[in-house]
Amino acid sequence: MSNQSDVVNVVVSGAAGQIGYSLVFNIVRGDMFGIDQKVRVVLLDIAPMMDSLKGLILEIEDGCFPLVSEVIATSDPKEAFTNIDYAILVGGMPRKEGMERVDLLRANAAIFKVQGKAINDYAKKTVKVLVVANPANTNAFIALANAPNIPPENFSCLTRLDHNRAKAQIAAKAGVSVKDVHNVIVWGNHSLTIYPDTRYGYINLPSGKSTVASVIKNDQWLTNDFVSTVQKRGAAVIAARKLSSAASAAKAITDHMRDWALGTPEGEYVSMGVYSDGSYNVPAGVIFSFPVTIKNGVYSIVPGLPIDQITRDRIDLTAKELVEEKDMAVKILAEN
Ligand code: NAX
Repeated sequence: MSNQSDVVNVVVSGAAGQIGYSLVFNIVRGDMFGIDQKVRVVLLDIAPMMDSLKGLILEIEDGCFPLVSEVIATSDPKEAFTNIDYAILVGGMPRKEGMERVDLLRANAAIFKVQGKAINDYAKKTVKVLVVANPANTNAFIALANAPNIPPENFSCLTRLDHNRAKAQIAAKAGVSVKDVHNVIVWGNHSLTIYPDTRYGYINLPSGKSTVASVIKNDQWLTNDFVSTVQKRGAAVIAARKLSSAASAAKAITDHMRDWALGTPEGEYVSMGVYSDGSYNVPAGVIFSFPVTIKNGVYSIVPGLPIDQITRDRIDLTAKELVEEKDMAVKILAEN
């Protein structure tokens, strides 16, 4: 923790929502920034949710978490983002019945424009931003487009839940613990086009390190059922729970931020939606999920992985969707 300050300042937007209710406890418990790192937590939500946030603060107090230096609740973006080290943007406008993609984007553009500007004006210039609210990749693009003083590399979106889902599916199929599954990744947009890819993945067996394909021995499953199970996992949770993923999303957010702050183990790939620099011929400027490694708070897109035709087609498909969303967002931002 040597590169962190005495107290890290973290804001969670949408803190009164269902993901917020799990996430905030992961933070104050020390799961995100380490068990010796003090935290100041800002809970941001809309004004009608302030009573609910007061209740959350009472619960945090009652939990007796020694790492907490302060918790505040606010609906004011200026107060929320001032001097912030980490911004986790979970709050957004959910898709309502009959809503077109462009309407969802328009509703969220309004939110992420305001929050992007507030980050630009009030957060530390080194702030690390994670956007969770959907459409996550394009909301992150909107936030960074409104924060010209913050490097675009400081903005990311959550695809770690898809990454974790992919890893869990492989572990279950192989009959091993998730801790033995490594370097399974996801490419692209957090949507039905996200592409889980096991070709660089390996599994630690008692006999040694083996490729995922050589353990699973079912290429048909790896290219078809596995991919669609991961892509449709969010819908499967909703169908069963009648609510969308919450605790697993909070765990994935915690994994994402912990790794970004503290680094990844040597040789371990994780997936993050990050600003495309044109790697793997993904159009520059979209927020795209790539395999990354992280050291000293800085991520690097894993270079030079061989891309076969199936992967090329899947990457191009999900990139095309993101370019369309970005073009739509640029038009919406130009409207006002
Ligand atoms: P909830 O509806 O339970 O909570 C959302 C919260 O955001 C509410 O408390 C609401 O008042 C607040 N909010 C709305 N507008 C706001 C604003 N302008 N400023 C601050 N707060 C605001 O949703 P929840 O289940 O917690 O999900 C939150 C978001 O995560 C949704 O957009 C959802 O689609 C997205 N997800 C993204 C995932 C990913 O992997 N990227 C996975 C999980 C989740 O589905």
